[in-house]
Amino acid sequence: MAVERTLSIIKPDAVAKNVIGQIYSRFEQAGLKVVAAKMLHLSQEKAEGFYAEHKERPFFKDLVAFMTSGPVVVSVLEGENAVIAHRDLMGATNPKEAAAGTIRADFAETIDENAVHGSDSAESAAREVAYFFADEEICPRTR
Ligand code: RTP
Ligand code: MG
Repeated sequence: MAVERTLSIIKPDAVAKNVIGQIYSRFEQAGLKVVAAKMLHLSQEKAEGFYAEHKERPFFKDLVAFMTSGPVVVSVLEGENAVIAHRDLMGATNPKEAAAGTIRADFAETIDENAVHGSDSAESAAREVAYFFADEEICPRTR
């Protein structure tokens, strides 16, 4: 099994609900380690760039408006099979279809405001981590 990194975003709805700690707690309980973290309010440009793959999708404008509506917490998580482990914790994109006990089932209301983002592959993770963090902002655990 490989130690991987993945990008997590706690989205504006979850920050507004004051559940940053509860979401971090789930990462920790699953053995994922936070190796980089920052809170920021995304600019229009930064949000559009992040979701560039969805530019032609009908929900793109609303997605960018939502992601810039308040602060987010962006983190790099490290652990065994981190990409899939994190996606499993998140649950399905639509909270109404998310398995019981997942972050989206417990903290999200709608597909548009679904509490968290997680990279969907190792390739996406590498790109997304680099989109938010310089190498020196990532702090691998040495103990
Ligand atoms: P994310 O990228 O945020 O982790 O979510 P995801 O992989 O589960 O979903 P993705 O297909 O990448 O879509 C990105 C975000 O766009 C919004 N969305 N809305 N109205 C819709 O049909 C729709 N589909 C997607 C969601 O907020 C989704 O997280
Ligand atoms: Mg996605």
